[in-house]
Amino acid sequence: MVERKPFYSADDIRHLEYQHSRPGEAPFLRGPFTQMYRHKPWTIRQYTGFANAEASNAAFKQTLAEGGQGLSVAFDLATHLGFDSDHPAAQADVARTGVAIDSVEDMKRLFDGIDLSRVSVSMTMNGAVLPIMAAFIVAGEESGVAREQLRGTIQNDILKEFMVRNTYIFAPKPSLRICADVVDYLSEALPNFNSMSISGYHFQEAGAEPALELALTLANARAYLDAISARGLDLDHFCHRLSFFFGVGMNFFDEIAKLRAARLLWCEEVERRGARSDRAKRMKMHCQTSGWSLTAQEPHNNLIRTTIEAMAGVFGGTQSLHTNAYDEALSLPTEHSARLARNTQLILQQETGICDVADPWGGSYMMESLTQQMADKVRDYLRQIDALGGILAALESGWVSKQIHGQALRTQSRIDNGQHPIIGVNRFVSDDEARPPVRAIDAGEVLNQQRQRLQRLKETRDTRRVEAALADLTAAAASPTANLLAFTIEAIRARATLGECTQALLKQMRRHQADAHYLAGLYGIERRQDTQWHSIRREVEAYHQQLGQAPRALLVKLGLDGHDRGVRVVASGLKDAGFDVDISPLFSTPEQVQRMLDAAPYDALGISLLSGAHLPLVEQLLNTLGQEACDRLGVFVGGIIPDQDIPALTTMGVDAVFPPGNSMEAIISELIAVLAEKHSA
Ligand code: 2CP
Repeated sequence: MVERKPFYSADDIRHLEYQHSRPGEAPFLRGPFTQMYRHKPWTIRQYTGFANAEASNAAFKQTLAEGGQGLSVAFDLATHLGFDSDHPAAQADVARTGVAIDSVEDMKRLFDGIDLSRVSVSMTMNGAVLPIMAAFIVAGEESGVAREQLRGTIQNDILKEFMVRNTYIFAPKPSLRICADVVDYLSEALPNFNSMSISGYHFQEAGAEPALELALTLANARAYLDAISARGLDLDHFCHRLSFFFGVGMNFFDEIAKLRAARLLWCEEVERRGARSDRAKRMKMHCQTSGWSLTAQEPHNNLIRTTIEAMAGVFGGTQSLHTNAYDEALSLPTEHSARLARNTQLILQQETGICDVADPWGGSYMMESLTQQMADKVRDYLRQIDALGGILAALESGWVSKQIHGQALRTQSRIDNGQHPIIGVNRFVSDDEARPPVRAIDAGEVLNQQRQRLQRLKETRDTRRVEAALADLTAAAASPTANLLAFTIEAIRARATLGECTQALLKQMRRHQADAHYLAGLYGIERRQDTQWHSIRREVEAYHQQLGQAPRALLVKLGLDGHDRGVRVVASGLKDAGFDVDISPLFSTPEQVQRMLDAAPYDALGISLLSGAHLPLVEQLLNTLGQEACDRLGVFVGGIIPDQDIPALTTMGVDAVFPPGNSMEAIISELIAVLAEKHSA
């Protein structure tokens, strides 16, 4: 948190260089446009997508009919990682956290009846950006919308995937080339399409405080500017189509200050590089309320949290906003919760008068001072990154991961010791709590449907044309000057699938696999004064004495789920409590887990899943391990697990389930009880 004074006065802002600047004027700290929301309110853009193209299309149409002003597509994990729905590695994850898209035919179904020349479409895609962007362009063409008319945004921000979000396919260097190819191509052919959404959101979700979130976002943006400018592209030609994306959490004042500081620092950066036009210098951004701040306990409290966060986004001057649904810590939003989330924005826009004044916090002694402090803190981080040799070097050295994970651990320790209040979780806990209904997806049905569609596509297309286009794409990947998006468009137009395009590229660029790490020591240090923590450590120590060695836990990530904040925090907590802990690589298969379990005498197996695929993936794993392993190991599952799935997991052989909101001592205490029981049996 940026440091606060008890009160602020004119003395705090007298020295500030930009205190007399106006909205719509460089350095744009006060907003990118003069009139801001008086001229056009921010775009209500709810991130949506589930099951198949038809179901998502219906949800899009409903969104637009009920006041949504733009679309934002959520793809499933198989699509993100470049797998067709019939790929063996993808089976459990198809259609769970977003819509399954295998070909241009799916993309056409997704936007059927929606005028792509009028509605702007954002697509959160990074790893498989080439086939998805290509499918969107070809779907537009085939529905009669010329490329120049297409409006929207592609996320196309691969660097943060290696740092936090983990939906990468290729290694950082070839991935950067793909990003630059996309920007290069779109800046010529789709002048109304934002070619990047450089994202801080996922840093915040992974644990970064606002200043670190902004610093990492700007550091990544600098790397993209370097890569794109190295091709000789003029900043004034492409920069206005690089957009940004930030998370907005509960730290109300800091979040507003962060968004104001972001515009200041971006303007300084592009000016320093020689940009001349205001268009290039003014940062435009999308914001999303924090998913991490949502609690599974008393979920209706999340409506209040989201409203406060949305207000911070708006006071910060965002151009587009997603408000989370209150039930997202439990499952995918229901129709009702999605409607409430959207209405939160409509009420802010239409009932409050918030849109009447540009930058209403401008001139506040406190806010101007905090904005400056935030900018200084970010500059300091950027200097540290420069000293490490730039963001790619900082990534490779482990610095980025250490910063984010360190802040996540500090936050968790403060939640667990009560210093960081969360109502309904560590204060004023209710024991009489009704859980709302959650949305269930029939992923098996979608899987079958997608398989049949893929088969039909392959039976009816011109195979020779597809093979030739894919061979050209492979050849292009070997040639540094070819534009890979141009070649992917030809393959997609010929009816190559997303998975086939990815395979064609993988012939030249191997699939990237990162190691999993956690920090030891930091969580325990933060809790060293805390009697509850000492008592749980004594419990582990007693069990250690009984076993004759430290209890040993293997924590695993299965399927295609790359969210690893939770598993890393639990690993650190267990380690500092006295366990020996290993984490599996992301995307482990049951066979890999079995090999890890065979290699060392583990007592506990923890499975972390946030993708909704817990039932099939846990079942597959436990079937592979067999009854003897389940009897011997304490098996626990953590993540987004709806209450109604817990009995099925227990029947499979899971000993304990930890949905979001459990304290570290609750997890450890239950785990020790399970292990002690198994040991004595
Ligand atoms: C807007 N315009 C204005 C004004 N407001 N002109 C004058 N005065 C104003 N007050 C103009 C703009 O310049 C633009 O024209 C046009 O109106 C549209 O406005 P915009 O501000 O560009 O809004 P937008 O079309 O909604 O675009 C907003 C963003 C865009 C931020 C630039 O990149 C975007 O929509 N991003 C959303 C990203 C997203 O949905 N991400 C989802 C993440 P011109 O275009 O001619 O300039 S999901 C995350 C999950 C969690 C995940 O990643 O896993």
